Amino acid sequence: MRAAVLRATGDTTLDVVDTIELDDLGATDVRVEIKATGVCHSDLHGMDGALPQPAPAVLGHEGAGVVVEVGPAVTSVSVGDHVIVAWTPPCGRCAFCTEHGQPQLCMEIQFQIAVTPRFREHGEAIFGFVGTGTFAEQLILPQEAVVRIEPDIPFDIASLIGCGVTTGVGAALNAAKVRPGARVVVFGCGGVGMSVIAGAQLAGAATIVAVDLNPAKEEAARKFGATHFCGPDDLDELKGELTDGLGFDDAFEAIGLPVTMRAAYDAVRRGGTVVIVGVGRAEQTVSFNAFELFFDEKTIKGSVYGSADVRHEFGRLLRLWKAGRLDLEGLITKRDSLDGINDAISELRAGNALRTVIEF
Ligand code: PAD
Ligand code: ZN
Repeated sequence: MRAAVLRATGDTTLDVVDTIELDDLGATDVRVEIKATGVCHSDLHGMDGALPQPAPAVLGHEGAGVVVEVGPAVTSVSVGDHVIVAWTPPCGRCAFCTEHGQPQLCMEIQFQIAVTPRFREHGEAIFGFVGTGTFAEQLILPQEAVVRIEPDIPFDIASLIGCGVTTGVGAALNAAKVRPGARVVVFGCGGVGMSVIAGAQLAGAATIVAVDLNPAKEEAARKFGATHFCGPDDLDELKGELTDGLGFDDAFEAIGLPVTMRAAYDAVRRGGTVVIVGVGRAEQTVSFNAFELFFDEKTIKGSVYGSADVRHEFGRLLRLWKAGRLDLEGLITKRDSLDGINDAISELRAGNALRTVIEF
């Protein structure tokens, strides 16, 4: 089977090979044939070690496909079902899934699948990225890690829901709960940041400032709903003009750098909300002085997978797409086969892409 493999943490390219096999299916597992997968910056974080990922590993986590085999105890899907891969599968039983209502924080299945290799190459174990591994023709997942969708949804559209769109739109709707009329700033205009912009627009934000180092991102940012665009150095001036110097109601960091996390904190008004979506490195820190934390009464919150319950959120986002309220086609900047995976990674690293979709 064909797949793209990270041989060792720190490698800057993936190895596309035809020599990957799958383990046998467990009783509650499903085998999925991947039809489309997006390339997300988190895959690059798996390569550079910001996200701890044992290697060798088949990367990819933003995918959609068809169930081709189910274990004897599988109850939630059947052979032939179209599904989106969920990289944090809710177990449905732990405290996060039940009493806290935060299934995106469930680690019961996530931890298990992340440390259990389901791919093989010449008998050697190969992990799957965060327990998935959608840069492969097929993969094995627990039944909780697939969410059934209507068969008329195109796989390219479905794949994007599997990570970037759910993460970004959910950060606006579920984590910040952006209010109609709000003034919002979004740092980073990749696939995730553009989805935050789209989510803020859906929520009725009046002002949406997109911030990116790459000026070529302006056109797309405005298409997704940004009312203003600037580089990081010009934000202070714009903040003065747009908020009477008070600051934005909500700021989103969709890059993963301490400097932009701190800038997001500084960009919001007293009492405002800062949502950290970008994945930073564990050895890096962000500083706050001991006075401002109390005095400015700002809320800083992380957001994992759009702070959403994938079992409902994927369907909600697809309804919005079908209704013409959420542009997903516009996120696809390139389509390619698995052979183009290293080009897609280079484009993302250079900050040029929204999403490359790999089609099988
Ligand atoms: P991307 O690489 O497509 O976009 C990042 C954007 O940031 C690019 O447009 C860059 O030009 C821009 N950028 C880089 N540095 C700066 C800077 N200093 N100032 C301003 N702009 C800058 O990435 P993506 O959209 O695929 O992912 C964004 C982050 O979100 C990344 O860290 C990824 O790992 C994270 C993520 N988080 C979750 C989650 O659950 N929280 C899920 C998926 C992705
Ligand atoms: Zn992702």
